[in-house]
Amino acid sequence: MADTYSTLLIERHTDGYAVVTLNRPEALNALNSQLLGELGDFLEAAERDDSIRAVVLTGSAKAFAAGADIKEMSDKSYADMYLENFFARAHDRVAAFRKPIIAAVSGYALGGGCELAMLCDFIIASDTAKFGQPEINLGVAPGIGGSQRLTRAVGKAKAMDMCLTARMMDAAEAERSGLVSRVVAVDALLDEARKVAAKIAAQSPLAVIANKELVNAAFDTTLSQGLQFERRLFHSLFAFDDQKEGMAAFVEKRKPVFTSR
Ligand code: CO8
Repeated sequence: MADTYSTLLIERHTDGYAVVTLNRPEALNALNSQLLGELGDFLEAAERDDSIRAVVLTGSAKAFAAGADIKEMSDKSYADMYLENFFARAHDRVAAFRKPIIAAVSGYALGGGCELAMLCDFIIASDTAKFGQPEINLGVAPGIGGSQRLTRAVGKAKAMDMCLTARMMDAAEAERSGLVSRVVAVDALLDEARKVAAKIAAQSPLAVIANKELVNAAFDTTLSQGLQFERRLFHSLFAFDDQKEGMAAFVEKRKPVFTSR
């Protein structure tokens, strides 16, 4: 697969993961249609590629992404937005990716940038990261899930505060609030994200997908539906060789070798 994109840099690792770097430095990685189209294309290709079992999505030290591209949006009419179903497809293509995708965020993750990071499965932040939903400053509101995912992540008080005042959250507050899973020094961010991706890529791909589906189900189901889904998916994993191998390896005090694709 040729990784030729004009707004993304792709690094593939023999450990079974890829690092995707948003690459519009002139606009602090603002998300335009081209970048989001390329990201969707890459993820669709990665979905079919057995050599990629996890993805790290990152930006630059200064900006993960400073939002949707305001210059692209500014002259659009209501009819344009409605007919294009603006950014709905981009949202859905990231949300539909079944393999783990980890956001490694340094610097600004604002507006659509914060929303893109939250669309990933979890966020590792550098100590310079800043998260915000400043759309209100532009006379608009979040449009790629920010009002919903931020509220679920950090609760109503902080989400309201951030959406209504455009206040940014630094990395320490984001970790305290549950928006990010870990914070590391800015120079260590990519190493940490790579280690995490390699660790996930070494697991059974079936178990990885099952774990991702189960955690995501917690957002859309009642507790009893989620528990039933978990139980059934847990049972179903006993149909695969990787369960036999994982448990045998534990008993035999050796490392498992997972063989499912
Ligand atoms: N869009 C387009 N260009 C941008 C964006 C952006 N979001 N952010 C920065 N840039 C450009 C600047 O215009 C500038 O370009 P130029 O040199 O040509 O003037 C370049 O990036 C560097 O930016 P600054 O000079 O402003 O850099 P600073 O270090 O001074 O400031 C900030 C950094 C604070 C991040 C500042 O750039 C900023 O406030 N950016 C905008 C942040 C923002 O408002 N983001 C929200 C955008 S709206 C949004 O995301 C809506 C999502 C939902 C849409 C989906 C609809 C369905």
